[in-house]
Parts: sequence; structure tokens; C-alpha cells
Amino acid sequence: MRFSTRTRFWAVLLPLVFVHQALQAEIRETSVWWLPRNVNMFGHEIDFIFYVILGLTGVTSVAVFSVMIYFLVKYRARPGVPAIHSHGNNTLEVVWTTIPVFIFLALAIYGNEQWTQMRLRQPPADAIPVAVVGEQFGWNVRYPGPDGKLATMVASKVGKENPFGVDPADPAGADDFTTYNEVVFPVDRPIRLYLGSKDVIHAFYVPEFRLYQDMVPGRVYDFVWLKAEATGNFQLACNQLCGQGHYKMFGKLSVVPVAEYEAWAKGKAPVKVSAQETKTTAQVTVAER
Ligand SMILES: [Cu+2]
Repeated sequence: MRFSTRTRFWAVLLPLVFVHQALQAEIRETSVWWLPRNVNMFGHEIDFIFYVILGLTGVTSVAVFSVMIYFLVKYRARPGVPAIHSHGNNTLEVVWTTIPVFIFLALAIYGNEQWTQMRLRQPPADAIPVAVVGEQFGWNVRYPGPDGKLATMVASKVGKENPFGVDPADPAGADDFTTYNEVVFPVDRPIRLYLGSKDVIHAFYVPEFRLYQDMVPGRVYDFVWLKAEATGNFQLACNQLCGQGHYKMFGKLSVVPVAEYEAWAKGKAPVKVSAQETKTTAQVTVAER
């Protein structure tokens, strides 16, 4: 059998493309065949429900396939043995419908409760506010200065020149500082995230936090919070295919002891009532005149 030139071309090119893409990915060194470790306070419940579902579906599939294979062998066609036609059994049908109904209801109620805890419960008052705004292709991060307050973020003000959509006159923002592709969280302290996007849909995703949130332009998501329970270095990778450079959209995320976080924050200069932000305001003023 002969393959056309075009088939051979793709047969060589496609594996090369896949290998090239795979080489870009950072290699996970721990827990390669299983879930990455969990370091977020909310992660325990997510892992618990994951294991419950895995157990239930695992036991069910082993049971179903065993019975099916047993029946296939036992009632197979043989010379001289007529096939048996079963028309079902009402009691059995009711039983194996009712049990899953209760299991699904229990899972739904438990899952809903966990979701409420994670996303609808107010973060503790001492939570550190941190704004993260995705753009093609990187992460803008804004931290509060010594006042512990972040400038108010307004989704409609988010733009090319003003990634956080803040009012440059907002006094709370005067001591804020920003980083790019660098996120540092103190351990054992609640962090309240303000998530936004400058251009297209991105997603804040840290598997070790069991945390995923899409960031849709035009919105500020202020209900996501977390508390890291262990220190470590992680990757904040965008989890929405957001354009050609999506594969390289990742930031370094580290969870460090509180003292180390404070020293790091102290070393950062406040964002100059952002030259860029003032420029925008100046331009707006000129345009209005
Ligand atoms: Cu992205």
C-alpha cells in the first residue's frame, strides 16, 4: 500500500507539532499519575467528593461489567440450548432506579453546599485583597500597600491603559503596587481575589488550589477567595484558549511564610498613581473639551 505525498507530509508534521507543544509544558515532578497535592482550605471537600464519586462509579462499573460478562458467557448460544428471552423484572427496575436517584440527590445537595461555602460565603474581614487581570498573554497583579486596601476596580474602566479599571484619584490605590506574572501569597491568610480581563476570556486556574474561575471582560469577579495551608511554588496557567500565545500565559505563584510575604511587599514601590492611568484620564479630559 502506498501513501500519498500529502498523507506522508502530515504523518511526519503532526507528531512533530505535538512533541513541540509538549516540550513547552512544564513537567510535573510530583504526583504525576494522580491529583496534584492540595494546598487550599477549600480543596479538602473537593477532593472528598471526587473520591466519593470515583468510589461509587468504580464499584458500579466493576459490578455492571462483571454481571454482563457472566451473563454473556452463561447464556451464550450453544447447539441444542434455546435462547431465553427475559422481559425484565419490575421490582429490580424500581430498585436500581431508586438507589441512583438518592445517590445523585445526595451528591447534588452536598456539592451545592460546598459550592455555597466556596463562592457565596463572605471572605473573612482580614482577607488580603488581590486583583488579578488577565491579558493576551500574561497576568497583571495588584496588591494593597500598607493601608491594606485596594483601589476600587470598575469593570467598565478596565482597558489597555488601565488594566485594573481603577480611578487614579482613589486614595486607597495610592500605595498599591503591581507585578506582572508574579503572584505571592502568604500562607494561612485568607486572600480575596478580584478577577478581571482586559481583552478576551481567560481563566484563573491553580490545580493545587482546586480553584478555577473564568474571567470575562466587562466583569469583576469579587467572590473568589482562598486560604493556602502550605508553602510552595506553583504555576498560574490560563485555562481558556485565549489566542495564539495562550500556551505561554503563565505566572509564577508562590505561597510563602507571612514574614517573607511582608518583606517582599515592603520591597515593592507603589504604582505611580499610574502614569498610564493618568494619561488615560488626561486624554479623556481633552476629548471632553
Ligand atoms: Cu488567557
